Amino acid sequence: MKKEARYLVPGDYMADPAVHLFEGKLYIYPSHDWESGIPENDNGDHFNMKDYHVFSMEDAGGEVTDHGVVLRTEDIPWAGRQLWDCDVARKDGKYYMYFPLKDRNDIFRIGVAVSERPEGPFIPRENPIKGSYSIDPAVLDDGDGNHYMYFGGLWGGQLQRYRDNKALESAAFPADNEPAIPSRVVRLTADMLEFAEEPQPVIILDENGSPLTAGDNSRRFFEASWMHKYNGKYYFSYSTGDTHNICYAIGDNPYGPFTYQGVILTPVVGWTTHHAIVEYKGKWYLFHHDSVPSGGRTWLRSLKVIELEYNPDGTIRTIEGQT
Ligand code: FUB
Repeated sequence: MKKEARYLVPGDYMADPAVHLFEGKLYIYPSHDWESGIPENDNGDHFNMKDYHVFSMEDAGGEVTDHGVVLRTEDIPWAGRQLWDCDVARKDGKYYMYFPLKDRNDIFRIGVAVSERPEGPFIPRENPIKGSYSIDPAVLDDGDGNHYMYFGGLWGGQLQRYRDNKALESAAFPADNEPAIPSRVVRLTADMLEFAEEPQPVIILDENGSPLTAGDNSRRFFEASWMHKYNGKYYFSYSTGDTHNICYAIGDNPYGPFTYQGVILTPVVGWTTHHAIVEYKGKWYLFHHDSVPSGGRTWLRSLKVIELEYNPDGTIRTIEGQT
């Protein structure tokens, strides 16, 4: 495969990829963008997605198979609106899709849908995960029987409405010199259907060992958590939202703390940036999206993949988003 990014689904708008190696193939679980006609605002109302497709590839440079629609808002008993970034994890031969969706009170919760196959269809559970909130679930299979969910997103993702896992009366943003609002991590129950514990903050430290502050806009967490392991270390990566970087931080265990390392992907065309990192056949890949094919319409995004490279010290080489 060439070292330039490649668009994966030219015929449709797909975003927010989660990617995993299941049954010898790469499976891609994206959001499905469409032109809903809702005006753009800071609350993200224009991201009014209503279903998911699943895609698979046998080679990172090869053909992409569309397995069709695998879950729809209308099939989810507690649904309000807006199916945002999902992820899928496997355990004991079953596949669990975790998806954020607003309930009928317009509050984001995280739901679970189950399938016997990686390509779905996924059958949603009656209710969202107890104690869940906000958006962008990403699940790490730690290889020892434990699965950890990372989640959360600011602004339209509603994370600023919570502290210590409790809903606040109104949204609260820290002052610029206070610690930034963190992503959350939580271990899942053995049956994969609930939280096994209270979610905990994902703390990102700077080079002096201090938590990144809310005013550190080009480095602090905003949304789009992803976790992968490389040489026994835990790499937490995320979007900085309004400064449009994909950054990463490294830790020694799934809970952190993580020490900030740098930028993986500089800003792409379009407001959002979102990614997944996966190893396949001895190479590493960055799946992501941009809004080039839609002429910059930020709610109509297109999936891309490019090879990702490490330096000998385990740091990641920065990829230019606009090439
Ligand atoms: O697709 C809707 C939202 O846009 C996602 O949940 C965020 O991560 C951002 O990509």
